[in-house]
Amino acid sequence: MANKFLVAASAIVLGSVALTGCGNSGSSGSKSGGTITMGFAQVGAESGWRTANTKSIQETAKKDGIKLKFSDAQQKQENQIKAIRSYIQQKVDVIAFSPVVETGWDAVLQEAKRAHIPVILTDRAVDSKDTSLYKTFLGSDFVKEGQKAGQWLLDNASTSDVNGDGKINVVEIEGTTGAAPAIDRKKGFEDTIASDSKIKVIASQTGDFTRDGGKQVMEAFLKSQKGIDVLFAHNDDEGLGAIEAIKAAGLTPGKDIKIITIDATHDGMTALSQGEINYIVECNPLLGPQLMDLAKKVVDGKSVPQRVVTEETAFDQAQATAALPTRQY
Ligand code: GYE
Repeated sequence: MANKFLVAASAIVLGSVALTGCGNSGSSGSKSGGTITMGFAQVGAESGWRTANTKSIQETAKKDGIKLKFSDAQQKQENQIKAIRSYIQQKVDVIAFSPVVETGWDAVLQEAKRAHIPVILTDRAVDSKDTSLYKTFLGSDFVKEGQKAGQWLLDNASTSDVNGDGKINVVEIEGTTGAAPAIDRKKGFEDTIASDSKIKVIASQTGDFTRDGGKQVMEAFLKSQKGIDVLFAHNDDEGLGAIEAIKAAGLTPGKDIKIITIDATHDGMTALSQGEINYIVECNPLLGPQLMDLAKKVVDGKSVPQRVVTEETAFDQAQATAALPTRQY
């Protein structure tokens, strides 16, 4: 009788999610009281990177026996906050999310803290001063990614003055305004190229990390800017959209305009291998395994490092061609 009541009460709290594995213990996705439930508030489905990230999280949760409640915020912070609030109400064991922008999270994170639900930041950071509001941040070093992109341009400056006017004119397509990867990649790139006075960012605008955004911004740049030598796009999708605009303008991407992007998704790597992109800095979306390991530890009350940085590399054309056959995303 008591058990029946418990199941009914849980069913109300958990909504439509099937109750499986309650009372299990000892398996990898379990805590002492049963299966771990994670509420995950994803940014959206804006890019190839994001699709691979979502797949990694969903597949690893399944494999590890962690019950996953998943929501897609369609790149809107208000939707993410709503999702987090509903996870708090549902009393999940752990909340993980990839904050669409850096600012404005303190209130909802305080609510999670008051409800004693641990929070893990994954992929993107928040700018909260109070680091007790989350247990750990798992993700890339975006400043370093921007620096790698800038370093390639410094190293290849001699062949990047495509227009031959003694200056290297760079246009930049930024990621989502206010997002950690957009802020940090810009900083890393611009600080690095500052050491060569020939290289100048002549225009910079957001493409919202999407193909469509990249295409539209590049179309506008091609109309408004003279003598573009280089495009730095904050992700592959924006770069791929820009390539469409460059081709439509009768120019050859990778030759008439050098292109540097970040992510190294399959589509990006294919364009690099074909010479339409010149350099890609890798950003690994396969965060599922590390995220689930951290979640298990946090739920078990074990200590975890405040920051877990993912390992990444970068690719030129030959390296992309070699890596493509075994590329997972
Ligand atoms: O680079 C981009 C995605 O936050 C690192 O978000 C992520 C970025 C990634 O839309 O493709």
